[in-house]
Amino acid sequence: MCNAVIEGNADGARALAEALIASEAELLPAVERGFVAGIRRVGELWDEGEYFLPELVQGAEAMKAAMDVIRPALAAAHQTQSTRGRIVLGTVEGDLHDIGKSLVGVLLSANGFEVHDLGASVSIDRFLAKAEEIDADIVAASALLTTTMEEQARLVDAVRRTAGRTRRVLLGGAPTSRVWAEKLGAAHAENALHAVEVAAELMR
Ligand code: B12
Repeated sequence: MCNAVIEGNADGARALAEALIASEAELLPAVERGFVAGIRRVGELWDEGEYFLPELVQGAEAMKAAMDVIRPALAAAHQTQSTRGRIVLGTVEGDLHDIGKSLVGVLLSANGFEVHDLGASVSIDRFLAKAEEIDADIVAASALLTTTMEEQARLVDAVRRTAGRTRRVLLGGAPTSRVWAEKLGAAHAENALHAVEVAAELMR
């Protein structure tokens, strides 16, 4: 699984995802150890100057091909019935990374949250408008670039100005941390499973 993503082999990744589902192994740990480890390695190879943009894009395409197969099965495996809260989710403006954010969305909805995923490069106005429209409990935002983390800060500020403390903000993404989120007065989660835990805490 890891190699299919590193090699940017979308057909191979798709086939391995299908085999993983058929094997009835526990999905999330296998996805983390396989496909997610692969895309992280792609990032390291890019960092080391071994990979250039085409390889980065191909790795991401292979990752997405696998996730398209896995997503419904992952959602079904974690399905619960109750509605635990309404969440507006997106990657902040200027940032196109959406693989991790989508994984978070799948697990949150599978665990009973009503998730409105606005996609990638979402403006603060769109976050706020959707949150108003559905009377969201939580606004959840991803950032994968150090430059777009600042947009998270502006979002937290905008949510506070429009909704006070009644609407909470949950932040995530590889360069973010609990310290960063707490400094802004927001919550933080490291990964998709942790996001479910933290969202449940915010609803208490
Ligand atoms: C895939 C990828 C791409 C793909 C994205 C495809 C897509 N549709 O997402 C493409 C090729 C488009 C891309 C483009 C670029 N990328 Co890029 N990319 C990556 C890569 C290799 C993997 C990201 C990923 O999907 N990880 C796997 C997922 C599962 O992990 P995750 O995103 O961290 O998500 C988990 C947690 O963080 C958390 N989480 C994530 N979001 C949220 C949200 C909430 C609310 C919560 C609670 C939790 C949470 O839960 C997730 C699941 O566990 C990273 C390297 C890396 N190690 O992160 C570089 C990386 C992020 N990219 C980088 C760069 C520089 C770029 C470009 C600028 C390159 C260029 N010169 O054009 C562009 C920027 C485009 C833009 N404007 O956004 C740098 C950023 C450096 C920095 N310090 O800012 C990185 C770190 C690579 C590197 N080492 O240099 N990239």
